[in-house]
This record gives sequence, structure tokens and C-alpha cells, in this order.
Amino acid sequence: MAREAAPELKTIDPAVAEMIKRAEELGYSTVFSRAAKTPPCPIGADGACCQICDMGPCRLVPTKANPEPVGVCGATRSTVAARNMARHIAAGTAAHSDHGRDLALTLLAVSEDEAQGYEIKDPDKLRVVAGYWGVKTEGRTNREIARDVALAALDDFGRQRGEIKGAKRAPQKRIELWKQFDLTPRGIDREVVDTLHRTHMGDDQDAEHILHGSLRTALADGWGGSMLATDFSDILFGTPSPAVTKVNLGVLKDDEVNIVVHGHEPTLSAMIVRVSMEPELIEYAKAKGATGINLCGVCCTSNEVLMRQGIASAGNDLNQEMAILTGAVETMVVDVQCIMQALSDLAGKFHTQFVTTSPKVKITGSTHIEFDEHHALDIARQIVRGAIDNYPNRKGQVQIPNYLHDLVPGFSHEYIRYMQGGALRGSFRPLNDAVMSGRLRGVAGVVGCNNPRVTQDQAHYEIVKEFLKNDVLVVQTGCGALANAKYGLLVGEAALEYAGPGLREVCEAIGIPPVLHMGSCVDNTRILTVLAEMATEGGLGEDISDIPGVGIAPEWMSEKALAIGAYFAGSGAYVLFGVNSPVANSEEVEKIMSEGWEKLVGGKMEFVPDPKEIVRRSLAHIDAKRAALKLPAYDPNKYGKSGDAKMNELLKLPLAQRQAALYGAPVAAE
Ligand code: NFS
Repeated sequence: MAREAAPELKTIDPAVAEMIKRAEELGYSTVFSRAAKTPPCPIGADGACCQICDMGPCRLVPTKANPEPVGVCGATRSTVAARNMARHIAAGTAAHSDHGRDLALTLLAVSEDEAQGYEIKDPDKLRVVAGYWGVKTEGRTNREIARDVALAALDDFGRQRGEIKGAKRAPQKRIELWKQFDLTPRGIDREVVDTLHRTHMGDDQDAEHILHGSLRTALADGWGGSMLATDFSDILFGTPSPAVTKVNLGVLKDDEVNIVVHGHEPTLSAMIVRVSMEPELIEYAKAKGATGINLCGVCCTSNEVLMRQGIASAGNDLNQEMAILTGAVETMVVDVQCIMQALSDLAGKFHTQFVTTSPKVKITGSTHIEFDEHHALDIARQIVRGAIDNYPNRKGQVQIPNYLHDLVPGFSHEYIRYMQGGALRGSFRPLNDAVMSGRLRGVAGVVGCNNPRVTQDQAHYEIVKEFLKNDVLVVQTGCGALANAKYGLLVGEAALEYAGPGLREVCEAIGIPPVLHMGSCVDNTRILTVLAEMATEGGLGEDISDIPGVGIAPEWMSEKALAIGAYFAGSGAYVLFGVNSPVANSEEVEKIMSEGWEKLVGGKMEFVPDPKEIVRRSLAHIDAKRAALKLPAYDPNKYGKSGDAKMNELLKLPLAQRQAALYGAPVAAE
């Protein structure tokens, strides 16, 4: 019988620990107790199980007697591990890209004036994006442009010949490399189908070739489906810029109607944000005894409304059940992805309404109110009204953990460019210069999920703190961003507390936190754009693979994370995954994805469970890239004497001496 770890070993989030205790007292299961009761299948965990036909499933576990087991058809350990990995990547690509397709369809509906409540929020971005898609803008209305952009994007899904248009946004050198190795994605849907086909029984049975195909599929996600999801979300809901908001379960309110949005899409949640501010509904809530309507989110739907509308977040993936356990949630409304089925049963133990909305997602026991962008406002009102009606039904004690923290989300790549020089002179020059001079040792993207197989948030927190200490500027998305926001790393003050001297100077000069929240998981494409801009800005080589940077998913669990990892590797980045290796059963596959891919595309993907080793490899990689660019070796003592540090020293001096230091002579008193 598996033993359960103490709450503090399951999470470093005190709010979650409090709710785990509450669940134990009430006798309810959580993801943590279920993880303890259901250890991972050791055969599947290593990628050793082949289930793709009914001659099996075959378990390819090497033994002394049979060190090289094969499947009934003769499939080797490498073939099986590669096939499983490729299918994961295809599923992740499908999920992200289908999200993008839905946004393209919403944009089309808006252009045809058929989407109730939606508008083109960022017409400037629409025009920029139109340029990528080859859509003419001169003398045309936003609607006309939006229609052609949406149709062009939808064409990229079904394209049978040629290449997806998004791939052209990579640095020139990368575009040529993809061409040379036949890695430029064709249609987005086509690449997913290609991977599913070639991994069917009796098709591609060469690990290297299978994984090569999966790289192209992943690139269709990164430069295709996910990238257009980000672009179209910005066009429809606004391009993010920094705002101050709050995170963790303490954002729930005892005396208000609490609605939690969960999943990934901004489409319905943006409308719920809007209607929850309608005076009529607020009055209705008051009539039911509440003081108002409190909207917050979990997971990536949360990130979508957090960075655009400043809506507070109840936390990341492993906070989802905890929100319901407070007993304070009237309605949890979900769209797609990362929604645990356990929510349905748990909601039933409280008064919480659990509402599914996507035509693709029904969960047994939930209330299904199907979303349709043509009637979005009406549907949003129906959901909010339902939540208000549910407020008087609260049963038992409400227990909201009193933990929350400020954060500053909203660092779109447009804003990052803007913050380095303003509207007219914005560029990536200062960032490149900071890396070139060694003020910044390098850059890191720390992204991805929570996974109850490791202590919640611990690896995110430890790895990022180490990077900051080592003058590595960190960008985060998804649940990783929400993790560190909970511990105060996503505010300006964090630079003073955690950053090394060079990074602190950069943060002070621009006025930014040392960890930049760049959005939801589809917004990892914003990181691709930043890397592409850094590569073309000059001074850091000519391609993404030249940049002293790394990508890390320390607590990954979803197939989408694997797709993201693969598209970063295929774009030239060194990507490290924590937790465990899903291809551990084949050394050959691990080698192909690391050494093999590095030779082919300059990027690689490695699975390294130990967070300390992740940091060690990351810094070694960053230093090696610096050396290859002939940049000065990183020296932690070189910088840090300017900016606020200097001011703090000066403030300790008597006035006359301080003025002499500042102005060359004491300033005469009037
Ligand atoms: Ni990304 Fe976002 Fe979170 Fe993981 Fe799930 S919410 S899309 S997959 S768990 S980071």
C-alpha cells in the first residue's frame, strides 16, 4: 500500500497544503492522494509499452534472459519509445492548434459581424499580422482585413502542398536549415495526421526517422497553430502589457459570488469578465446576499484573463481542486485542456456548479452549457446568473487560505520591444547588449505544468531562483509563471532580493521584474518571437541556436509540454525536462533527441529529473554559447555598482559628500 507524503512534501504552496489537510479531514481525495495510491506504471513511464495494435500490448522490458526484447511484430525498444513520443507530440500539437483554429473561426465570425460581444481590440496588431499572412491592408477596413487573415490562417490548417506561412517568421538561417532537412511544416493538420499515420502498426519503424517526423509536427505547432492562437487572441482581446494583479487561493472572497474560469481559451472567459461587471448582475448578486461578483481563474484560461484584464488567479494546475475545497466557489466554468475529471465529483460534495462549455468537452456529472460565439454574451450572462443563484446554497464552512501575492504579468514580445526604447525607438538592442557585455549571463524560459509526482512548484522555484542569482533573465508562461508568482518572483522587488548584480542593474534600468510573465502556454510562441528578434538584432549570432539561452519544463506532465519542448528544440534551443524520461527504455532514442537533434538542428531535448543538474547543464550550455560567440566569460563581480545599489551607498553619506559624489561639488543651500 503506497504511503502518502505529508502535505508539505506534496507542495511548497502553503495555501495548497492547507487545502490538502482539509481534504484529508473531510475524507475527500485529491490529485495528491490519488497520485500516492496510484504509482506510475513502471512500464509505461519509460516508454516501454506498445499498445498500437491488438497483437499486444507488448511490454518491452529488458531482462537478463532477454536483454533486447521486441514486440510481437518485432518492433524494437527504440521504435516503441520513439513512436510513443511522436504520438504525444502529435496530440499536444493537435490540442494547441485546434485552440488556434477556434480563434481563427472566432476572428472570421467577428469579421462577418456574427460574433456577439466581440470586437477587434487591437487593430494595429491586426495590420502587423496581416503582413505575415500576405493580406493587403491599404484602404481596407479592419473587418475586411480580419476576414482575409482568418481565411488565410484556416488555409494553413488544411494546406496539402507548400509550407505553413508562420515558418517564415523564423531567422533566415533557420528557414534554410529546415528546408535543407525537410523540416518545414506543410499544413498544420497534415503534420498531425502524418505522425499518426506513420506511427500506426506496420509503418515507420526507424526511431530516427519517426522522431524527425515528430519534429516537423511540433514545428507546425510552434510556428503554426500556437503562434496564430497568440496573435488572434491579441487581436480580439488586446495585446498584453504589464498590470498588477494577485495570485493564489486567497483571491477567493468569503462574501462574494466566486466564479472560477479554468481551461485554456480566452474566448468565453473574456465575455464572463465583461458581464460580471454589468451593474444589473452585480445588483442581482447583492439581492442574493453577496457583496459582489468575484471572478478568478486557474491554469491557462487564468493566464489569458490575468494578462489582459488583470483578473486575479487562484493558482496553477494543482490548485484546481483546492479552489473547490474552499467551499467558496459558486461556479467553476471550464473550456478545454488540463481539466481533471475529479472536479466533477468534488464539486458535487460542495454546492459548486461545475460547468463544461466546449462542444469537445463534456465531463460526466457536469452541467453542460455549450458555448457558441454567436451568442457569447447571452451564454456568459446565463453562467454568471447561475453562479449568483447558487450563492445562497453554500453548505458547510467556507475556508479560504489566507495566502496571495502580487504579480506583474503581461510581457508580450511587443511590450518587451517597447520597454527597450519606447514607441519609436523600441528594439532588442539593449537586451542583446546586456547579454553581450555579460551583465546578463543569458536568458531562460522556464515553463510548463505542475506534476504531483514531484513536490508542487518546488522545481520551478528552485531553478528560477538559481538562474536569477546567476544573472540569467527568466521568462515564464503557463503554470510555471503562476507558480513563481505565488512566491513573489514576478514583481519588481524580486530583483533586489533574488537577482545577481548584473541582472539587478538591468531590471532597475528598465523597471521590470527579473522574471517576466509572457502569458499562457500557447504564448510560448512569444518566446520564439523574442528569440527570433534577438537572433536577427545582431551580436548574438544569426540563429536561435547561437543565443546563450535554455528552455526548461521542470514539472511537466502534459503532451502539450512535449510538443512545446520539441518545437523549441527544432527551433535551435536546448530544452530540459524534469520529473522523468518518458523514453528511458531506449538509450538510442534519448541520444537521438539530444546529440542527434543537436547535430541536425542545433537544439536538443533532455530529460533530467534533478533540478540541480538542470541548472548545472543550463549554465554550462549558456557559457558554452557565450564562448562560441567570443563574448567575454561571465564574471559575477564585474557589474552591480550602478543604479539603485549606488544610490543606496550614496544615501549613507552625509549630504555634502553625497552631493559632491553626485554633482562634483556640494550644492549651495538657498
Ligand atoms: Ni500548459 Fe496550460 Fe498548466 Fe501544463 Fe496545463 S494549464 S497549457 S499544459 S498544466 S502549463
